[in-house]
Amino acid sequence: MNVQGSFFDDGNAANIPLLNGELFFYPQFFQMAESNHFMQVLTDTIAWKQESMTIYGRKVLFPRLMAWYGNTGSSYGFSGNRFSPEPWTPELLQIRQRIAPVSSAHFNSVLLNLYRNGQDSMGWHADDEPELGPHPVIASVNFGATRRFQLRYKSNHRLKYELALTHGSLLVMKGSLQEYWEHQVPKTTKVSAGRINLTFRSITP
Ligand SMILES: O=C(O)CCC(=O)C(=O)O
Ligand SMILES: [Mn+2]
Repeated sequence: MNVQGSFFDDGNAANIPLLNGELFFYPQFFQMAESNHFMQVLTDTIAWKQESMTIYGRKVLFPRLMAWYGNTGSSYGFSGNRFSPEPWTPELLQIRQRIAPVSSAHFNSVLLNLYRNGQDSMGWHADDEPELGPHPVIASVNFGATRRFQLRYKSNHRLKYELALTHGSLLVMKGSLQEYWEHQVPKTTKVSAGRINLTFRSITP
Protein backbone atom coordinates (compact mmCIF):
# COMPACT_ATOMS: atom_id res chain seq x y z
CA MET A 1 0.00 0.00 0.00
CA ASN A 2 1.12 3.53 -0.70
CA VAL A 3 1.99 5.33 2.55
CA GLN A 4 -0.05 8.35 1.56
CA GLY A 5 -3.09 6.10 1.13
CA SER A 6 -2.93 5.26 4.81
CA PHE A 7 -3.59 8.87 5.82
CA PHE A 8 -7.26 8.22 5.38
CA ASP A 9 -7.04 5.39 7.93
CA ASP A 10 -4.99 7.17 10.54
CA GLY A 11 -5.77 10.81 11.31
CA ASN A 12 -2.55 11.14 13.30
CA ALA A 13 -0.17 10.54 10.43
CA ALA A 14 1.91 13.35 9.02
CA ASN A 15 3.95 13.65 5.89
CA ILE A 16 6.87 15.88 6.77
CA PRO A 17 7.86 17.77 3.62
CA LEU A 18 11.64 17.70 3.19
CA LEU A 19 13.84 18.58 0.25
CA ASN A 20 15.04 15.38 -1.47
CA GLY A 21 13.69 12.89 1.02
CA GLU A 22 10.48 11.35 2.29
CA LEU A 23 9.57 11.28 5.97
CA PHE A 24 6.28 10.14 7.52
CA PHE A 25 5.51 10.38 11.22
CA TYR A 26 2.79 8.62 13.21
CA PRO A 27 3.03 9.99 16.77
CA GLN A 28 0.63 7.45 18.32
CA PHE A 29 0.93 4.46 16.05
CA PHE A 30 0.79 2.04 19.00
CA GLN A 31 -1.64 2.54 21.85
CA MET A 32 -0.33 3.24 25.35
CA ALA A 33 -1.03 -0.24 26.75
CA GLU A 34 0.62 -2.01 23.79
CA SER A 35 3.57 0.35 23.93
CA ASN A 36 4.07 -0.32 27.64
CA HIS A 37 3.86 -4.05 26.95
CA PHE A 38 6.42 -3.96 24.11
CA MET A 39 8.80 -1.77 26.14
CA GLN A 40 8.73 -4.27 29.00
CA VAL A 41 8.98 -7.43 26.89
CA LEU A 42 11.72 -6.10 24.61
CA THR A 43 13.75 -4.85 27.59
CA ASP A 44 13.58 -8.33 29.13
CA THR A 45 13.85 -10.68 26.16
CA ILE A 46 16.19 -9.08 23.61
CA ALA A 47 19.85 -10.18 23.67
CA TRP A 48 21.20 -6.65 24.29
CA LYS A 49 24.94 -6.13 23.86
CA GLN A 50 27.30 -3.21 24.03
CA GLU A 51 29.21 -3.46 20.76
CA SER A 52 32.47 -1.70 19.99
CA MET A 53 34.01 -0.07 16.95
CA THR A 54 37.67 0.61 16.16
CA ILE A 55 38.60 4.26 15.57
CA TYR A 56 42.28 4.97 14.69
CA GLY A 57 43.26 1.61 16.13
CA ARG A 58 41.42 2.17 19.41
CA LYS A 59 38.44 0.16 20.55
CA VAL A 60 35.52 2.41 21.46
CA LEU A 61 32.25 1.21 22.96
CA PHE A 62 29.00 2.34 21.30
CA PRO A 63 27.10 4.64 23.70
CA ARG A 64 24.01 2.39 23.77
CA LEU A 65 23.09 -1.30 23.72
CA MET A 66 22.26 -2.96 20.40
CA ALA A 67 20.80 -6.14 18.94
CA TRP A 68 20.15 -7.46 15.46
CA TYR A 69 17.26 -9.79 14.58
CA GLY A 70 15.97 -11.10 11.28
CA ASN A 71 15.86 -13.80 8.65
CA THR A 72 18.88 -16.10 8.59
CA GLY A 73 21.25 -14.91 5.88
CA SER A 74 20.51 -11.20 6.27
CA SER A 75 23.92 -10.39 7.75
CA TYR A 76 24.69 -6.71 8.15
CA GLY A 77 27.90 -4.72 8.51
CA PHE A 78 28.75 -1.26 9.80
CA SER A 79 31.56 0.55 11.65
CA GLY A 80 33.81 -2.47 11.12
CA ASN A 81 31.28 -4.90 12.61
CA ARG A 82 29.43 -7.72 10.93
CA PHE A 83 26.27 -8.92 12.60
CA SER A 84 24.46 -12.17 12.02
CA PRO A 85 20.85 -11.87 13.07
CA GLU A 86 19.19 -13.59 15.99
CA PRO A 87 15.96 -15.33 14.95
CA TRP A 88 12.71 -13.30 15.07
CA THR A 89 10.89 -13.28 18.42
CA PRO A 90 7.05 -13.34 18.56
CA GLU A 91 6.90 -9.67 19.60
CA LEU A 92 9.23 -8.52 16.80
CA LEU A 93 7.05 -10.38 14.29
CA GLN A 94 3.93 -8.74 15.78
CA ILE A 95 5.45 -5.28 15.47
CA ARG A 96 6.60 -6.00 11.91
CA GLN A 97 3.08 -7.10 11.00
CA ARG A 98 1.56 -3.95 12.50
CA ILE A 99 3.79 -1.59 10.54
CA ALA A 100 3.68 -3.46 7.22
CA PRO A 101 0.53 -1.73 5.87
CA VAL A 102 2.00 1.77 6.18
CA SER A 103 5.57 0.98 5.18
CA SER A 104 5.08 -0.60 1.74
CA ALA A 105 8.21 -2.69 2.22
CA HIS A 106 9.07 -6.24 3.11
CA PHE A 107 11.41 -6.06 6.08
CA ASN A 108 13.72 -9.03 6.62
CA SER A 109 15.59 -7.65 9.62
CA VAL A 110 15.51 -5.20 12.48
CA LEU A 111 18.27 -3.32 14.30
CA LEU A 112 17.38 -2.56 17.91
CA ASN A 113 18.94 0.15 20.06
CA LEU A 114 18.49 0.52 23.80
CA TYR A 115 19.33 4.01 25.11
CA ARG A 116 19.72 3.34 28.83
CA ASN A 117 19.35 7.04 29.72
CA GLY A 118 20.00 10.50 28.25
CA GLN A 119 23.75 9.86 28.13
CA ASP A 120 23.26 7.13 25.53
CA SER A 121 23.09 8.48 21.99
CA MET A 122 23.67 7.94 18.27
CA GLY A 123 25.85 10.33 16.26
CA TRP A 124 25.32 11.79 12.79
CA HIS A 125 25.02 9.13 10.08
CA ALA A 126 22.86 8.02 7.18
CA ASP A 127 21.48 4.51 6.79
CA ASP A 128 23.24 4.15 3.45
CA GLU A 129 25.07 0.82 3.74
CA PRO A 130 25.25 -0.91 0.35
CA GLU A 131 23.16 -3.90 1.49
CA LEU A 132 20.17 -1.55 2.04
CA GLY A 133 20.03 -0.65 -1.66
CA PRO A 134 19.64 2.78 -3.29
CA HIS A 135 16.34 4.08 -1.84
CA PRO A 136 15.82 2.13 1.37
CA VAL A 137 12.54 2.19 3.27
CA ILE A 138 13.35 2.22 6.99
CA ALA A 139 10.60 2.02 9.58
CA SER A 140 11.61 3.26 13.00
CA VAL A 141 9.50 2.29 16.04
CA ASN A 142 9.91 3.96 19.43
CA PHE A 143 9.09 2.87 22.97
CA GLY A 144 9.99 4.45 26.29
CA ALA A 145 11.49 7.89 26.91
CA THR A 146 10.93 10.62 24.31
CA ARG A 147 14.18 11.57 22.59
CA ARG A 148 15.02 14.24 20.02
CA PHE A 149 15.64 13.02 16.48
CA GLN A 150 17.56 15.52 14.37
CA LEU A 151 18.11 15.62 10.62
CA ARG A 152 20.56 17.77 8.67
CA TYR A 153 21.10 18.14 4.95
CA LYS A 154 24.47 16.64 4.00
CA SER A 155 25.63 19.47 1.72
CA ASN A 156 24.20 22.32 3.84
CA HIS A 157 24.12 21.74 7.58
CA ARG A 158 22.04 24.87 8.15
CA LEU A 159 19.13 23.00 6.61
CA LYS A 160 17.79 20.91 9.49
CA TYR A 161 14.69 19.39 10.99
CA GLU A 162 13.91 17.98 14.41
CA LEU A 163 11.14 15.89 15.89
CA ALA A 164 10.39 14.27 19.23
CA LEU A 165 10.14 10.49 18.97
CA THR A 166 7.52 9.63 21.56
CA HIS A 167 6.43 6.35 23.20
CA GLY A 168 4.52 4.32 20.58
CA SER A 169 5.50 6.44 17.59
CA LEU A 170 6.48 5.28 14.10
CA LEU A 171 8.75 7.18 11.72
CA VAL A 172 9.11 5.99 8.12
CA MET A 173 12.12 7.18 6.13
CA LYS A 174 12.15 6.60 2.38
CA GLY A 175 12.95 7.89 -1.09
CA SER A 176 16.31 9.66 -1.29
CA LEU A 177 16.36 10.68 2.39
CA GLN A 178 19.48 8.62 3.24
CA GLU A 179 21.31 9.98 0.19
CA TYR A 180 20.77 13.67 1.05
CA TRP A 181 20.25 13.73 4.82
CA GLU A 182 21.94 12.51 7.99
CA HIS A 183 20.24 11.92 11.33
CA GLN A 184 21.20 11.61 14.99
CA VAL A 185 19.84 11.13 18.50
CA PRO A 186 21.87 13.56 20.67
CA LYS A 187 22.73 13.11 24.32
CA THR A 188 20.55 15.00 26.80
CA THR A 189 20.76 15.73 30.52
CA LYS A 190 16.96 16.00 30.68
CA VAL A 191 16.18 12.27 30.25
CA SER A 192 17.00 9.58 32.79
CA ALA A 193 14.61 6.84 31.60
CA GLY A 194 15.36 4.22 28.97
CA ARG A 195 14.23 4.17 25.36
CA ILE A 196 14.09 1.39 22.77
CA ASN A 197 14.23 2.12 19.04
CA LEU A 198 13.69 -0.52 16.38
CA THR A 199 14.65 0.16 12.77
CA PHE A 200 13.11 -2.37 10.40
CA ARG A 201 15.17 -2.80 7.26
CA SER A 202 15.28 -4.82 4.09
CA ILE A 203 18.75 -6.25 3.51
CA THR A 204 19.94 -7.70 0.22
CA PRO A 205 22.96 -9.94 0.90
O1 LIG B 1 17.21 5.77 17.82
C1 LIG B 1 16.82 6.33 16.78
O2 LIG B 1 15.77 6.94 16.71
C2 LIG B 1 17.68 6.29 15.54
C3 LIG B 1 18.22 4.94 15.22
C4 LIG B 1 19.01 4.94 13.97
O3 LIG B 1 19.20 5.95 13.34
C5 LIG B 1 19.58 3.70 13.45
O4 LIG B 1 19.43 2.64 14.09
O5 LIG B 1 20.20 3.74 12.39
MN1 LIG C 1 19.98 5.54 11.32
